[in-house]
Amino acid sequence: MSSSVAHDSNPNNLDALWKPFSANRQFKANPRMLVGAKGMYYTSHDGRQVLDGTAGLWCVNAGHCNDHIVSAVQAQVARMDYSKAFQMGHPAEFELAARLVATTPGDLDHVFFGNSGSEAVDTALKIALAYHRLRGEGSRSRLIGREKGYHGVGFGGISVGGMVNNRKFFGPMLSGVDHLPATYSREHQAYTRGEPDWGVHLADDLERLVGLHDASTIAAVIVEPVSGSAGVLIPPKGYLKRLREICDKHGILLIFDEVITGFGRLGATFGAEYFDVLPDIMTTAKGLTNGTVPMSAVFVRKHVYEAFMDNSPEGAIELFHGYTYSGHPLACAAGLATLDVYRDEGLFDRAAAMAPYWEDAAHSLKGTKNIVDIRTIGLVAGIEMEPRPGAPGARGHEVFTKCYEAGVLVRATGDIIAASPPLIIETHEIDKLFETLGRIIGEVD
Ligand code: PXG
Repeated sequence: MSSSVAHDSNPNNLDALWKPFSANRQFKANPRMLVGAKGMYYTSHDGRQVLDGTAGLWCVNAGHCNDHIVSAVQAQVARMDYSKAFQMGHPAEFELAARLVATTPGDLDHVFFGNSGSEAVDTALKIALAYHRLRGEGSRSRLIGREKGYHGVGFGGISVGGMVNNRKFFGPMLSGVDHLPATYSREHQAYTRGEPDWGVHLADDLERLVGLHDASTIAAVIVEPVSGSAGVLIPPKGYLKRLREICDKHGILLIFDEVITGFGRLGATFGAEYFDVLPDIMTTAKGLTNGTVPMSAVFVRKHVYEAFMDNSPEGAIELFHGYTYSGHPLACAAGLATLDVYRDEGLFDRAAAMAPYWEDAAHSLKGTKNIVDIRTIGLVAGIEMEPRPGAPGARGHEVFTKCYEAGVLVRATGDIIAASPPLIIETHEIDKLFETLGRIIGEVD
């Protein structure tokens, strides 16, 4: 008998693993395995090069296995694997924080580290609640999210989130949450490029919620500047500015969840910069480390940080919150090297320069069978198909699997195909992505 666990196990047994957000039985019957990655391409288990049209899951903004990032992580793991996160520090976490806050708009000058977008959202919501309490406004405990919002999968995130399948199985969640309406209307917005003209009035619903609950009970509003997971929903012109004004009027904190829009996806460093609206708190993850090592960062404005410093006794812990792996050395090394690459390769400007080509390529699919809307902003595209009668999502899944077989990886959210490539994509790869997608949508029943 072997003493090694590895020898006892069957490497071809797919049964043990429970895959996240996946149709496990369907996947295991026909697994799609990725075994390598470089630049714009994955290598599949059957040795094919697959164009990565989704930057992994919206995270590998500088392309896969960038040499500089790989070497930085390798060097760090050999130097110091882990550093005690609480009441101890290590140089890379301070260096990363200082470099990050130099890239944020306005006075988003302080940053708190976690390991995922979901943790960033929990952190942001907790900071908002504690902020009001420390300032003597503890009655502000209500959180406002938005229909179709995605803020990860923690109880905080699903409570303020607005995607029904992510919520309906999991009980009553956080109490005292309410939601703004989603900003999408196909009737008024179909095939718009960038921000739709119609819909700024939907922000006024926040005034309705203030009228219903009273401002003195509301702590914060959280929205994605552009919703990703719900299928690329772009804010109407002026909508985010209007939310900002209403929040200011009533002393409500505005949180932007920039897990997807941060780090160049829109052709600006952050959505806050792109839309010229400054939130009080901003969550990021994904592109922060190019997806190499899990990490998230929550940025807060000066007045938020100072409320904690000024209202806590000397020597006291100001925020009873944090993770074993907050500021993990490997993540910090990845983050620092990622920022180098973004800067040295000018990737955010590159994304902005490439966006018009991307937009034209995406909108060239208009008129293809079953397509009912195309939405684009920065290097993001959402292509919406009519659901197959009685089988919502089936068409989207089929298009996704057929594209993969044809050498292009895209993401299906129901019957919406989302594309969000690494920011290093070349024009011939944009052509390949949309030609393949258009051909397959045309072929699928
Ligand atoms: N907020 C936003 C805006 C996100 O897009 C999270 C929070 C949660 O991040 P973590 O790291 O906990 O997964 C996300 C994640 C998709 C897709 O449907 C989107 C995400 C994750 C996986 C798939 O395209 N976004």
